[in-house]
Order: sequence, then structure tokens, then C-alpha cells
Amino acid sequence: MNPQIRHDWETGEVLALFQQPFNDLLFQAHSVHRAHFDPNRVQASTLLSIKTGACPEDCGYCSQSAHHETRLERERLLPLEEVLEAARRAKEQGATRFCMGAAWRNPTDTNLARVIEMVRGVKDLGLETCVTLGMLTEEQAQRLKAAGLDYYNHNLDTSPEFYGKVITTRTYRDRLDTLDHVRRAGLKICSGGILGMGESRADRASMLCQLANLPEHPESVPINLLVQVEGTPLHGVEKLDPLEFVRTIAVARIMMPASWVRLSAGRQEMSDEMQALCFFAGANSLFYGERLLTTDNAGTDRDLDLFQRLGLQMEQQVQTEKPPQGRACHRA
Ligand code: SAM
Ligand code: DTB
Ligand code: SF4
Repeated sequence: MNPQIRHDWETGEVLALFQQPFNDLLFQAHSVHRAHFDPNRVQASTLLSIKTGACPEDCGYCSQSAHHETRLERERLLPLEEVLEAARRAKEQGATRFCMGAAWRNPTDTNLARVIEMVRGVKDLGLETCVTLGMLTEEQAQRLKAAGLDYYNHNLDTSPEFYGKVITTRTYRDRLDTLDHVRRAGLKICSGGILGMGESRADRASMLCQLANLPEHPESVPINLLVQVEGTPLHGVEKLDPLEFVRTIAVARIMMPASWVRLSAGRQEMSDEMQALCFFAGANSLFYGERLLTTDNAGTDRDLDLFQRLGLQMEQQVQTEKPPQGRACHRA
């Protein structure tokens, strides 16, 4: 067992990490990062919203909640071919994982069957697969695993203490239960949260404790900066100090040394310098492509320019596309 992989974090000691001088914190986080990863590599996932809007949940940050008056156009579950076309484009652009998101409280078994077809198709293109569909039963998680799904994304979003100020239609316990079902099914977990919702530093520390004290650390930990969407209750909330965001990335890196810390939503608002500090502090994966789910992402041209200026390499695609079924595979 690796003694650096701890599951017994307490909020007080995490706050002490946060409170260090910035340079000390970043030096510590970067040292941990180097001990576990190539510091000049980033993993890139591309997102697609496969079912948009009209969600029954009331998440205060979300453009897709039916409880808020946003300008979003709702869309039914996309046809398989449209999803595969987007996945092919993502692969051409260099993403290694394709992440499909649906605005559901939980998938029905009929909808899950359609998502399973998508997972199979994307996997056959030689991409890693991730889906985020809301709450799952263990049986549904097993069906996704059997279809070849690699990751399930389900965020804790914030601390248990702040949670009730953001979401009322689903409990923190519901989220932990879904993570448990996903883990029992043998899937990899992508779970993190959102910063800049008006939470305190103690809330950020407490959220990271929840993530790091799970029985196993999530393989991927997305740290989102709130994208403020007009019409949502969190639109207009006071913006987070960018250096506090960097500190949170650093603390996440120290607490979950072997996890991929994902610099997630909100990069469009971040300066190049802020992103560079996040990569130094231990962020080593991101969402890549022109769109997140319903909002704009930092564009690929800007990203490629930034990677080039920082000497960062994108993780390479390792799998190759499967040959069409029914044809023999001849080796040269
Ligand atoms: N409906 C599913 C669910 O909530 O589990 C999956 C999709 S949901 C959009 C995935 C995650 O995206 C949320 O848990 C939240 O952390 C993040 N997210 C959604 N809207 C966001 C926003 N405006 N800014 C930052 N992150 C956001
Ligand atoms: C995650 O933590 N962030 C992504 C992904 N997981 C599904 C979603 C970000 C959504 C940002 C707002 C939007 O585009 O709707
Ligand atoms: Fe629905 Fe997910 Fe948005 Fe919450 S975050 S309103 S569950 S789509």
C-alpha cells in the first residue's frame, strides 16, 4: 500500500495546507505531482451533451434545470450517428476520451439501452468512454460496465455543509450512493466539484475531504470554476479569487496524489497565466473542444497555442479503431 494515498483527512489539516504561503503550497503540490506523473503531459477529454435541458433537478448553477428560466434550447436524446460523428471529430482533434452528458435525474432503462449503444460505438472508434447521466442503480452501473464504459462522472459538487444552498432535489447521500454503485460495478470514477459558488474555504476543504476519504480516490477529479449562466440562482455571485482556485488545485493534488486532477469548466474565463499556475500546481487533464455541455469552452486553437508555449504534450491515443465487423484483420 502506498502510504501517500490517505483516506483519513480531516478538514482542519486540509485548511492548514490551504493556509500556507502560496509558494510553499505550490512547491509541495508540484513535488507530489512530479513523483506521480510526467509534469509535462495533460490528458484531454471532449464533452458532448447527448440530452439537453428540461432537467427535473434544481442545481443552482445549471443552465439545464427546468426550475430556472435560462435561454437554453432543450433537445431530446441525440441519434447514435450524431454522437459518433462528434466522437470522430473529437478523436481527429486529439482527445483520448469522449464524455457524454445527459440532463437526467437518473436514466430510465430504455434510455440506458440507447446510451449503451453510444458507449459501444465510441469505444469501437478507439476512444476511452465516460458518461454522466445522474443517479445510477448498481444494476445500471453493471450494464454500463458490461458495455465497455471506462468512467462514470458524478460530482459531489461542494461540501456537505454548503450543499443544501445549491441543490434541494437530491441529497448528498444520494450522490455518495451512486458513487458506491459505480465503484462496485468496477467502473473508474470521475468526481469533483465546482468552485466560485459563494462557498467558503472551509467548504472547499471539506469537499476535498469527502473526495479523498472515499474508499478509493476517484481516478479523475474535475475541479470546475462556476460558469455563471443568466437565469440561474447563482448568476451574479461574487467571483472567486483566481489564486484561491489555484490553491484548491494544489491541495487536491496533495490529497489525491495519483489521481488525474482535471481543470474543468470555466477555463474560458481564465487567463493563460492562471491556467499555467494550475498545471504547475498539479492539474493534468482538461476538457478539450469548443463546447462544454451547453456553454463555450476555451477553444482548441487557444489551447494548442498555450500547450506549445508551456511545452505541454497531450496524452496520445493508444487504442486503434476496431476493424468493421465481419472483415478479417490482416497483419502486415
Ligand atoms: N445531470 C447529470 C448530473 O448532474 O449528475 C450530469 C450532467 S451535470 C451538467 C455534470 C456536472 O457539471 C455537474 O455535477 C456540475 O458539477 C457541472 N456543472 C454543471 N453546470 C455547471 C456550471 N454552470 N459551471 C460549472 N460546472 C457546472
Ligand atoms: C464536470 O465536472 N464538468 C463537466 C463534466 N463534468 C460533465 C460539465 C461542465 C458543464 C459546464 C456548464 C455547461 O456547459 O453546461
Ligand atoms: Fe440536471 Fe445535472 Fe444540471 Fe443538476 S447538474 S440540473 S442534475 S443536468
